[in-house]
Amino acid sequence: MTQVHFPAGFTWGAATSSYQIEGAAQADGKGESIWDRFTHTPGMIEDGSTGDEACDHYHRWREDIALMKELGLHAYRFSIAWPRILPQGWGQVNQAGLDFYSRLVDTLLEQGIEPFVTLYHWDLPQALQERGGWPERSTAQAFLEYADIVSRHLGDRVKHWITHNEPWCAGMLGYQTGRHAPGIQDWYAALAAGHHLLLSHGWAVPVLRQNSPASEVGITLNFTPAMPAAPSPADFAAYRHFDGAFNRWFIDPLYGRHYPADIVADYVAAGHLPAHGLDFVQTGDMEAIATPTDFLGVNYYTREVVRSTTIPESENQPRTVFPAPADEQTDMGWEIYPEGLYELLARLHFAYRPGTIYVTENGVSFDDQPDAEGRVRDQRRQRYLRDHFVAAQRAITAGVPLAGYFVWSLLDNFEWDRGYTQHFGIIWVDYATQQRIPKDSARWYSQVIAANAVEVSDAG
Ligand code: IFM
Repeated sequence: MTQVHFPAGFTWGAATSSYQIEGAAQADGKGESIWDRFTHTPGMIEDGSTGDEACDHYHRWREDIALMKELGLHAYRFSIAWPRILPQGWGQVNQAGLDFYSRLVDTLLEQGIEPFVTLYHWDLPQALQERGGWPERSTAQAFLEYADIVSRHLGDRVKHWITHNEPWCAGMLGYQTGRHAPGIQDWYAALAAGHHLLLSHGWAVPVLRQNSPASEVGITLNFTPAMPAAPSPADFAAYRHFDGAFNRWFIDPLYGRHYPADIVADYVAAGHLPAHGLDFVQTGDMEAIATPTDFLGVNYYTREVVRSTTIPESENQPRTVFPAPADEQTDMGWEIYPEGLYELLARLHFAYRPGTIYVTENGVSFDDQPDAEGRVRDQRRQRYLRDHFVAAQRAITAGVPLAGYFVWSLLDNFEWDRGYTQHFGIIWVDYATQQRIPKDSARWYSQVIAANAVEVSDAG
């Protein structure tokens, strides 16, 4: 066995988000969110479920922090439900909502667990959606008010702020494919939404710094590194577009490079944008979006092998990359590709130079249930995490300033349009009884944290 060591002070954590675990959808003055509305609309969620109860973390948070402590987590990344704080999105503040998160933060700190707070993980107040939602610039203004209120209350104790989680998902899944709340299918609205999400991030950074002076502020993006399926011009063009629309569209403006011109041209050509292009961008927006941050949060799960669909199969040869076999895919149907994490971290470091990077999410959905002894033997998750940790450590060796790693997720939880059909947790949850059982991967993760190292068999 070889020990793969991480730098001293490396932060090991786990992540969740409000709608996916909290439940208590109407408790203590909370307002309705777009996900409350969406999940109660028939046909939107694979198993017809909602997050009304989820993991009931809103009532069981003490028990959940005790589990974090038992596992030895250094940090816990969670998100704040905007409608708990501002039930109408702006205006009237709900003190009970602030108190809930204040108690959570205090208890984490008492237990020596560092809170990493995400302000927006997709549960927009429904009242703001009624006024147009993220395609409207006024929603970015409302986010600023929300960020100000939260950071004025928690800013003395929270030292790590993440403005947004995965604006690609909030913009494109919410407003273009409609697979996520609010379920709209409109390209232009989705691109405007994405812009206002980034803009609200840029506007919030100085406010967070002012209200929480000793803290670090960043944003989390989801990346799917891609490669062309075959070395053909058609597949390369498809790859360029995928990488540009998915990855570069968000990271480029954050690092001062504006939206990628090739993708703007593609969108104009496809009729997704008017001929004059990004008409929702106003003077000063791009400078605001590029406000320097302290760290970049990176969510990585899989890669994409991109194949052109615009020409017949027969003309698109040779096929040099094949879809992964079934045993290299997760229950989400995502390929397991640890090397992609190394490649991604290296690319981000060398091309954009963020001062610090955290892997704010990485994990896997496998449905392993308790056996007769009540043990969840999720060896595949353990292997997945081990191989990704090793890839991350290689990136550190190559010079990437990776400071921490958050496993997605602490708990099995509500996986958006897939409902409860997916199981990302290192802790198993029985939704009928709310019993929690740390899976074998959680016990193993605990040993990794204690050793600050991963053991790898010399046989590979
Ligand atoms: O569950 C989600 C999370 O909310 C955002 N990132 C990806 C995870 C798995 O799909």
